[in-house]
Amino acid sequence: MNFPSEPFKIKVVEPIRRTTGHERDRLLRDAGYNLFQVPADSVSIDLLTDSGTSAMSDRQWAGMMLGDESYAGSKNYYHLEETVRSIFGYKHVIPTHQGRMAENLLFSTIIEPGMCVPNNIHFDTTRANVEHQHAEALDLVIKEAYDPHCDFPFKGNMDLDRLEATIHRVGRKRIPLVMITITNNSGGGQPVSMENIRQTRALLNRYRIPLFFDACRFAENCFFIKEREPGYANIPMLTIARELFSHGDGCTMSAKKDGLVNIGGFLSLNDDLWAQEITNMLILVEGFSTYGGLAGRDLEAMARGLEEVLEEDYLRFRIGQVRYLGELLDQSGVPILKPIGGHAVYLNAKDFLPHIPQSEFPGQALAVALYRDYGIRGVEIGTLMFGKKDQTTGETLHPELEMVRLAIPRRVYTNMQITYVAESIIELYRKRELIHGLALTYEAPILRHFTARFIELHEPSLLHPMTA
Ligand code: P61
Repeated sequence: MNFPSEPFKIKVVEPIRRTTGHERDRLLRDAGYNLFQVPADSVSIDLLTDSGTSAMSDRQWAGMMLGDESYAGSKNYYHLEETVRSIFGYKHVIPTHQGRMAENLLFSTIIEPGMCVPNNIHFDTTRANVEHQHAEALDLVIKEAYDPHCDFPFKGNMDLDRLEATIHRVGRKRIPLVMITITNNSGGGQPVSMENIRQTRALLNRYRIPLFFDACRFAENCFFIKEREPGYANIPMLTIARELFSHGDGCTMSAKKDGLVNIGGFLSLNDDLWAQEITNMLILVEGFSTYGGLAGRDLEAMARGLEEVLEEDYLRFRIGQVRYLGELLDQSGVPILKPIGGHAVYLNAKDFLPHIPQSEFPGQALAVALYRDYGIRGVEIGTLMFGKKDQTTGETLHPELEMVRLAIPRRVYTNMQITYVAESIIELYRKRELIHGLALTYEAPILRHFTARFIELHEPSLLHPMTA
């Protein structure tokens, strides 16, 4: 057997509504070919994101009934604080309603205009929050990350030479901290090695620059370390996580990923002064420091989720299910980003649709075709999400990678449903030349992918309507 079966039984089910190809075609036109604008009950298999879409365990649901909804000092906060400290090891635990609020509080507190924050690759909310403070968000991942065919095992690694050159160029005082995103979502859900983290720390120590983690998918990153890095095969997951975080000074966390909850996040750090300022701001914009915009029951579910996510059986299934999908596609010649990531399979849209130039959004065109023909929703991570206008020429600068991410929600879909996804994509690949490009008709000034609207450049061809 090449993948582990589900290490859980299903106790509650949510029906999936069937749609026809014609219905989806109409929905797409109404949505301006933007899949964020399509109602979720018209999607058969929703791989838009692994964020906030996990199925909670019976133990988490039981914890919800133990929610202590006191305004101050809820016992669920103390449970969360103890759990976060035991895994991450930082002194202060500041709950937020999701990851970007942790980023916003951190960056609005520590960044001054003109500063620079290096990261392996900033996720879009991190980048937007850094730039919102009029600072530079710099991506310094190793060059292998930009080659979708290279199967280096730790493609999320920081390029230490470029990091040191940046410190010399910008000056230590203009770098309030360095971030490492684990796993590196925008680069294909790729892990960062313990060795690279250790070396980054050693380099930053020389310049007295703090190191923070964007820790959304820390458990998946730790599982890859166990699988791939010499010396870790027999080390328990919790020990690996503790070692990893011991090299940092703090982290931001969207618990909607490896917290196994539908809403929640936190910021955890050692610095007393930063923590104090952040807490004051938290009270202004989120809520008191023992709930941070969440209900007591949400804090309890998050504490329990963080305990469960490091279970090895769970992680073996989780990483195995994503790998199973990737391998089915790869064996049939469908171009995917290698190696297969932790939370998602990334279709390489440049190779999938070589006849569509990047200026016609091949990633978005592929995501649209996958939904129209099979009811499967992925998300474009390419020109739409990361394309930028050159400030002087007004020309669009295209990102190196043009992908459609198929993010797998945690504990939600069975291996049979994943097989259906693979078969659909293989069929779509065989008729790929029927897919046409798109043109933008509306874009917002920031995070444009959520609300952008398109028209199809040729009359849409309904390729393979799924019957009702
Ligand atoms: C995702 F299209 N990720 O991958 P929040 N850091 C990292 C993330 O992956 C991340 C956040 C911070 C999402 C949700 C998402 O434009 C989009 O709890 C590495 O979502 O605030 C979120 O955490 C932010 C999808 C977010 C998007 C923004 O699907």
